[in-house]
Formats: sequence, structure tokens, C-alpha cells
Amino acid sequence: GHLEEMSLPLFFGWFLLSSVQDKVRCTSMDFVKTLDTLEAFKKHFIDCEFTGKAEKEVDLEQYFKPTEILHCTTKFCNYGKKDGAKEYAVKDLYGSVFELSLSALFVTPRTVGARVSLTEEQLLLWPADAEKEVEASASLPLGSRAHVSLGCAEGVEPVQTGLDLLEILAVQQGGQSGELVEEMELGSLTYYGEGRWLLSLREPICVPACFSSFYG
Ligand code: 2AM
Repeated sequence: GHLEEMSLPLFFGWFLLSSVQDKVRCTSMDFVKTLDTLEAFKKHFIDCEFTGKAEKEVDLEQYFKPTEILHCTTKFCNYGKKDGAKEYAVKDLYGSVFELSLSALFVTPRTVGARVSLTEEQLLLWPADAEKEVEASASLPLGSRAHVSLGCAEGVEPVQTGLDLLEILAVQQGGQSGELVEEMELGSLTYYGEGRWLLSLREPICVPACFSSFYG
């Protein structure tokens, strides 16, 4: 009945503990600020029409609206309406704290996010169809979509962050290596065309995160 359906959350995921949220926000803000100062970024920025207005300068800090609760979605259930929501049986690990490894930061004209590299144990919580929902990424390894959404441009839905990551990984897998733009303090910055940038972190950022759910 109606009540039963309501007992499923909007989504399950790993929620970054509040003690590390600020650190991750600061790191990504620094990255975005640095990107904004690079000549290569300004050049491509105009090419790809980040804003739709080629001439206009953009302040990336203003451009992306920050995500409220930093987390890595595992299963999007949509209160039970999503396929497989009921079968997502994860009760025994509910409330456990895991250590997530953030291995890259990425920016596109739509979103900014952090890639999460999942361990074997964490992959047990990863839905088998997460990558298959997107045609271009169907052959990517399980867990490729795992990310923490850090911000979205005005009018962009949060689901877009994972789709943007999958697009970048599909370009990588397709044998296009991207254009190495710069060795930065945090790692190497690569441009994948169409306004897509990925900073591969030299040292992954490890953050504790609680496996739980969000009802909203
Ligand atoms: P996110 O994982 O990139 O942040 C509520 O909207 C949360 O569920 C957000 O965290 C959002 O994106 C995620 N989400 C929304 N729709 C989704 C979908 N169709 N598939 C997977 N995750 C989704």
C-alpha cells in the first residue's frame, strides 16, 4: 500500500562526516579558482561556450551552486519508484562508516564533482546497473559512476554530475587521452574537450563517510 512505498528513501549513499565536509569544499573551491586563472581554461572556455555567451567572463565560484550535503549516492530509489529499489538490500551495513577515496576532481559546463574510487568491499554496495543506464558508458567497470557532487550550474539537476563523469571516462576509454594541460600541485590537469576538465589527484583525498539514506 501507500505507506509501504513511503518507507523507501529518495536515495542510499555514503554521507561525508561533517568534520571533513569543509575540507573537501575548500579543496574543490581552490581547484575551481585556479582553473579560472589558467590561460588554457580561458581559451577553451570561449571555444566551448561555457555560458552560452562566448565573450562573457565567468566567475566559476558564482557559476556553480554548492551541494548542500556532500555524499556519494549508491542507489537512487526515488521512494521506491526506481527499478530495483526494493531489492537493494543493504540493511546490515546501514550506519557503518567507510573510508572513501576521492581520486580526481572534474569540472564541466554543468557540474563540478569528485570521482570516488571504490574498494572491493564498497563495490558490494554498488548497484549493478548504475553504469548501464547510460549507453555510452555501458562497458565501463562497475563503480565508474561513483562521485561526490560538489556543485551544479543554475538549472542543472544533481544527477548530471555522475553523467558528466561517465562521459569523461567514456572519452578516456575510447582511446582519446585528452590534452594534458598542466601539472598542478594537486595533480595533472587534463582537458577532454567540450568544456570537460579532470584533475587526477596525486594523493587521493580520503574521507570518512557513513552509509545511510536520505528521505528529504
Ligand atoms: P548526485 O548523486 O550526483 O548528487 C537526490 O537527487 C540525489 O540522488 C542526488 O544526490 C543525485 O545526484 C542523485 N540522483 C538523482 N537522480 C538520480 C538518478 N536518476 N540516478 C542516480 N542518482 C540520482
